[in-house]
Amino acid sequence: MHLLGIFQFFILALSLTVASEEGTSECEFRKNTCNIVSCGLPGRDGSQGPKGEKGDQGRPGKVGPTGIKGDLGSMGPKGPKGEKGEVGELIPLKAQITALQGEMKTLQDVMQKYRKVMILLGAKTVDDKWFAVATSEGTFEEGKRICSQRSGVLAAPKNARENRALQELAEQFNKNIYLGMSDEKNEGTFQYQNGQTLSYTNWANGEPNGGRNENCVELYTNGQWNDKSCTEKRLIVCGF
Ligand code: MMA
Ligand code: CA
Repeated sequence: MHLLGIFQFFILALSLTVASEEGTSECEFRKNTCNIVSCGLPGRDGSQGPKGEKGDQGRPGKVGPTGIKGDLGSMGPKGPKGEKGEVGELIPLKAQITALQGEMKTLQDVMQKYRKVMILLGAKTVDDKWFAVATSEGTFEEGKRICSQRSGVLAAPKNARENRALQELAEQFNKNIYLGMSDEKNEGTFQYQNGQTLSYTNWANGEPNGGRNENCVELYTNGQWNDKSCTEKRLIVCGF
């Protein structure tokens, strides 16, 4: 019995020595040895260790369900001006024509009234030319100046129609008219204010006959022409 006690003590001492030298494999050692030698009770838990380092980020989770619709946003800035619409295409052509006819009738009525007033005041239109009485008493030089001041020229008929219009004014005012032409610069050759030679004439029989004494031209109330002194007083009609 004494020898068995010593043997048991020896084995216990050996197991304790191995356990202290190989701490990391204590449990394995216990598994192997506790079957052979009875072990003591487990020790108390140690104190809490230091906090570990932050781990790697995990993989993203699944997409969540669709959220509820948000509130209406505020109004955006004003956009650029759009191109002009084709309103005309929307209105029937017939209605447009009827509307235009009405407008034309109104314009024609207005023009008729203008014409009446113009005639009363001593103005006439021939094609695209206008004639207007400026004064009933003026010499050739006064006439040129007055018409120039009104951005016109002393009337000079270029065809029978224009001559007829001026004749009507002469008749209306019962006065001869100074025409915008003379042979002051070159005796015997009449020319317009712009220097061009005459393209139309309506001389009375025997005219021109005044030579250097009659360098201007008057239009009789019958529409015929006579060369005349430039210093008489005649009806002044401007052309525009
Ligand atoms: C006036 C004078 C002339 C014109 C003759 C026509 C007498 O002179 O107006 O210019 O040619 O009449 O008879
Ligand atoms: Ca004459």
